Amino acid sequence: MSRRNQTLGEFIIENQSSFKYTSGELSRLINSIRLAAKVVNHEVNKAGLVDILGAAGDTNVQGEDQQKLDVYANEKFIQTMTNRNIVCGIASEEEDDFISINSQDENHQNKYVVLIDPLDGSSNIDVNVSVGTIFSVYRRVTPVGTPVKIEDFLQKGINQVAAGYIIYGTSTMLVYTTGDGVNGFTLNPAIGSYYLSHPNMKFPENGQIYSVNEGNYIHFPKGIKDYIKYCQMEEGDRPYTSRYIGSLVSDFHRNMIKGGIYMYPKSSKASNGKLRLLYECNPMAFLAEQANGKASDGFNRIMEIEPTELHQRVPFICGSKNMVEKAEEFMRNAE
Ligand code: P6P
Repeated sequence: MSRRNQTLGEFIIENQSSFKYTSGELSRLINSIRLAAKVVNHEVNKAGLVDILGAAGDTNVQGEDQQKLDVYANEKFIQTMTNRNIVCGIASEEEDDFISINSQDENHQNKYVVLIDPLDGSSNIDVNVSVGTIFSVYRRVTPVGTPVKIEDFLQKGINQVAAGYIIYGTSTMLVYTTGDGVNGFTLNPAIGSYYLSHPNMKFPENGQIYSVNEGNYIHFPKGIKDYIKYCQMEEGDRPYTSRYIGSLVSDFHRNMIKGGIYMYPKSSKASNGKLRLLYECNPMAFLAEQANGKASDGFNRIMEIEPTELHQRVPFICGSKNMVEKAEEFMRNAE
């Protein structure tokens, strides 16, 4: 049940009973994410004012220059979820291995693990383009009362109990699902409250926007090249418009509202594409499917992929159902 302009807190309480697992732990987890997002939002919004830009001089497990805001966001989300004693483990793009959270929970009674990309699109920070945080939540599969293990994190996307993103854009929004549709909440920075601004978000079945880095065109598989040429043809509702922000959360969010497809395919330069299965593709795929959209690697449903490594990459095609299915058709025909 939702009422426009309802606060996030009211929404969580009113919809808690629809969540099939727990009394309040997941609600407390969403609340901790909401708090961390406000803190990170404050820093993102003033990044241009203080010397927080520029690489932290370190490189993360991906071998990428670590922006100070990456480090800051990572620390804030881990700290908030740890302090609230809600999760038993956290995996992050910025951490080589998963973190076992057993600070106050000496006997590891917490049931949830969270996987997070604390600041996706961070290369856009210096040029004042929207960035985002992406999170994915699972129930642990190893016995409660024992330290978490890698198998608690290497779960198929269909096992997610919640997923969402925060977009730090012209306004800051928290968009998430617990398996009962997708709802968007906009932060009123003046009072620090989130309000239900986008209830029951749905991907239009069709769209006129395709999002892909065409600078990689010559490296794409034939099926992707054929689909891009199809998008550019003058016929019916085409040519489509190309929009690529270089920030997954921003491109996904726009496509969900207006209709569209986002593609980060494999290429001769990146045999599995660039995006990470566990904390980028699976959470966005859960949101997409809950919003009547679709997410695949070009051939297989993203959420059915059996994970093998914490930071593994997969090709990613996601958005309006009919557009994703057309792209998959081109991929199959090119086989
Ligand atoms: P490229 C940001 O680094 C990111 O992970 C996504 O947010 C974004 O869509 C993509 O990579 C951009 O990658 O190679 O096109 O610059």
